[in-house]
Amino acid sequence: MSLETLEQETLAQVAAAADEAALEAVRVAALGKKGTISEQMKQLGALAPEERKSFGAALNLLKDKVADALAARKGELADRALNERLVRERVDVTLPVRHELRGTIHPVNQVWEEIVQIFGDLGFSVAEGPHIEDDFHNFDALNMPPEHPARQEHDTFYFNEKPDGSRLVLRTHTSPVQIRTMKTQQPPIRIIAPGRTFRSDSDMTHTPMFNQVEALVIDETTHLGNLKWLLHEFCKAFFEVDDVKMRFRASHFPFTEPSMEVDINCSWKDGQVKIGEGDSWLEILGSGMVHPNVIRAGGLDPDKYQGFAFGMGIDRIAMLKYGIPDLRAFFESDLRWLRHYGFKSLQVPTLAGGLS
Ligand code: 2NL
Repeated sequence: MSLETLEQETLAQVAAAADEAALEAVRVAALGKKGTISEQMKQLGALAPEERKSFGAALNLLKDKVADALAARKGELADRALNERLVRERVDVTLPVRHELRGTIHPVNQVWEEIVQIFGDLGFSVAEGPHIEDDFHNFDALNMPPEHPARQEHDTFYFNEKPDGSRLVLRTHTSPVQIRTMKTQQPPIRIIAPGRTFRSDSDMTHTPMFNQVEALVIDETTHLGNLKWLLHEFCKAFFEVDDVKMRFRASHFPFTEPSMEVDINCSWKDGQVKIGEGDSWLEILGSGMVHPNVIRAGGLDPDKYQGFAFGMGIDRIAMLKYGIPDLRAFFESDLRWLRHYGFKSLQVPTLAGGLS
């Protein structure tokens, strides 16, 4: 076979190779150890010196041409493969979310956002703090010295003792967030502190982790009447009713004086609870005027400053508002439960647009 024919045939094969594997086969057939061009190289030794020189030069030229053609074709094929992949894997981000893949907002997060919306509208900001706390911020500062019986009632999760004998705890309420706020902000203070809290307790109505929201108002004049008005506004907004009756029962907490537990009226029909109608009472939160010792522990002068605080369980009021019967299901991550009780992720609660 003449070199011209070999060149034409080989270049035709390169051009015809449809993918990178076919191209590699062409390369091996031409330039491989037993390839057509390599075989020609082996003939060189048998030629007369003059012929060898010119034939060798022509062969090298051919080898280079074929190698260049292979490289160029390889580039073409790679570009084409990439373009095909880009077309195949194109994503239309404007398409609607596929229903079966849709995630939902957990009722706890929904109610959390609703609470933030309501109190945000009333001029409160959100404060946060660590889940792992020291004795001072979780207990002492809240008028619960080491020997106080309320400490036992808190079913505290303790960390291992440190060399100095102290031990950290998982916060048993969000109150330490408010202590930290008093120490870092000057009155007037208006905050809510929503967050995870932890107690070693587990049954039908208790989980070792639960969510709480507390509120704190501190200035020079705030009184119990302000607290009652605020809670009434909150309950109407949160339960989305025109009016709700409220009952303030004398109670006791170490960190407030006086202290009150707050009930709202409701009716029970077919096992369903309705808020704002009927003659039954439902306890929803604990509250009171902040104890002078707590104001002092927050670094403020109790002769100058005063205010109120309250705390309620987010999980519990989520159950009440959305008719969820079993608390423990909240934290089991059962997809069927989440789809049933979850909220659409694009429907953000707002006061103007509706909470739920
Ligand atoms: C309840 C009762 C309550 C507070 C929490 C509080 C925080 C500070 C000072 C004074 Cl820093 N009080 N928090 C007050 C009264 C009641 O929670 O039953 N929660 C679920």
